[in-house]
Amino acid sequence: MKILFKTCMAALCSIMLLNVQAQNESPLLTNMTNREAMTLDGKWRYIVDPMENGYYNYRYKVNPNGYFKDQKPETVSDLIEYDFDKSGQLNVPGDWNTQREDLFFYEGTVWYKKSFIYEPSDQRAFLYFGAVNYDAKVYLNGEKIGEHIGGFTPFNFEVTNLLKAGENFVVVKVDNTRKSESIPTKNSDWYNFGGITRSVKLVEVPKTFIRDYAIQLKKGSKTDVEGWVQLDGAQLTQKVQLEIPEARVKLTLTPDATGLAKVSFKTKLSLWSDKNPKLYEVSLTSGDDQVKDQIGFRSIETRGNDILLNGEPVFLKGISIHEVAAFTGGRVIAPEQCLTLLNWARDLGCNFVRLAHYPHNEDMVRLADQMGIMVWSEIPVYWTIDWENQSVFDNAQNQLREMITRDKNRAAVIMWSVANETPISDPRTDFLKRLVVSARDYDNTRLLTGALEPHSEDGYRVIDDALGESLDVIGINNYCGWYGGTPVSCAGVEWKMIYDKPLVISEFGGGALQGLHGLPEERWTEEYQEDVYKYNIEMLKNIPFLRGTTPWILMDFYSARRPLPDIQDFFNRKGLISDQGVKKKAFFVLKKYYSEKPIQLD
Ligand code: GCB
Repeated sequence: MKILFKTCMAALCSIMLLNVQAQNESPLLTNMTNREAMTLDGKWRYIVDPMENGYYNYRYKVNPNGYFKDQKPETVSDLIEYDFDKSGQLNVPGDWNTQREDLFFYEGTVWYKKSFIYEPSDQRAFLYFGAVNYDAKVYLNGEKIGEHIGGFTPFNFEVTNLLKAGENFVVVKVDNTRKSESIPTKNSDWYNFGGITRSVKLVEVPKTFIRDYAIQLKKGSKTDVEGWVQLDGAQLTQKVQLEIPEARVKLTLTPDATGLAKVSFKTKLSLWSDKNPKLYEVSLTSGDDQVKDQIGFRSIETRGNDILLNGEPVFLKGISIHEVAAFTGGRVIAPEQCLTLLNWARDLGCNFVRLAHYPHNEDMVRLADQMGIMVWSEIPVYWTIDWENQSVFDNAQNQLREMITRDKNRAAVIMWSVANETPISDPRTDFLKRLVVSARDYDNTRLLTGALEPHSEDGYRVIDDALGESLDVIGINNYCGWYGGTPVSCAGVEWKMIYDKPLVISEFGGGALQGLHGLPEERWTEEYQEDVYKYNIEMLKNIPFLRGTTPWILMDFYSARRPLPDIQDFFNRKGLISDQGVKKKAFFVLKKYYSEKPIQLD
């Protein structure tokens, strides 16, 4: 790769090898982890723009000469009221809220700018964003190249013919304003971190290249691998070599006129599981392009109330996790921070994590793959979505598609979730059922779930939400002892479900300020939280169709809904671990339950 790179302020550094949805977005390139690319991470100049002066003129019309032009005065009399190069800097990846005290509560537009040097080559070039929350308008050298909506999924634009020899600059208008027609909507119980929250890369690929592929075991099979490889470029029928040396697989595939080559072969594999997180080196070569990936093979199915991993019933010992880093409380920005979270989950005795409430970064999922931790992955269809609005559905569907596109080769991911705690109505159920159909269309190998709510009837908790018909695994959030009832009362709660399907209690828990001690009746003490866990676990032991649980939550996390002074201080305190990494008493209650619970059920 022949790309030179420099930050926007410094001189040349070094040669580096490097819809609602997105407008002009190119189909997503996958396996960004293993592709060679030039990073655009690091310091970016930023301008906070609460009035959107950089976008609209004073008549509130889009200004063709907005901040994205990065104009400079040409004469001493010129009026230019902004200057990126004299403005402050923010780290990318990263949220702005935890980087600048004055931006902690900021919601609105921030402009980001970065310069780099490009040396022309005969390769194609793509500008790739791991995630930007929430609305990203992207400009290259003063021209808009596209827009992406949705804060947690990747997107890319082809810039082959837009790059100039020498200095180029990217400007991104990032807007995290909450809206009722967004996903998530105005109301959610996690922090609305704004910014370019995941890595930015400039990727160069050959004229015809391997854009995407799916290589997994066929549903229900332990030996039949099925999938496809998608080429992009002019030579769409160019042959593709697929190799898995360790499994002695070596195949030549012939794509059709659209560049799609079907994969189908039989082989004996050491199956991926929580006990054996085996990943195979898979290599795909076509023309001048080669991509390598580390892929695990396993089957995941349900039978009645059971979840079968490689044909064996399994109990999912899980925990819910937000994508926030210990100690900073901000968005995760490095793989080590993901590892800290997953190691804590491991320490709890987990073989499963619920990555709430949106797709987490790719490192998180890849680490889970390596560590043998199964994953529930979800989109932020949360609480009160605008169900009857088609563009809202399109947005949800797009986020679902981007999540599945990125992570479909990760064995760790065993289920996709389409929603969390959504209020029941016909339009909502119709919306979510359509999403389930889309998810199965994108990936027919995994289980579909959603976090639903029970209702109370004749002293029972009853599960009969009509969405359950479409799901493989029923997730239920239930806060006995916190939002209703006393902790002690939970032990006697009994459950009924109209579906012959597995149940995962996807949330239960209560808040405690780490270090605050008192009587078990006293809210916010570690003893209260400990009792919530103790008695909920008694309840869990009496649910015959229970096949897993992901209590709420591994670690305390920022939430603007949680203002109580000296207790919450804008943290949701339901963590089993404080934001500073100290374990609370309830951690050990759950750990004991998991250590006593057999993973394999008869
Ligand atoms: C829930 C939500 C979760 C909240 C949690 C709470 O049911 O799914 O996002 O953070 O309750 O703490 O109230």
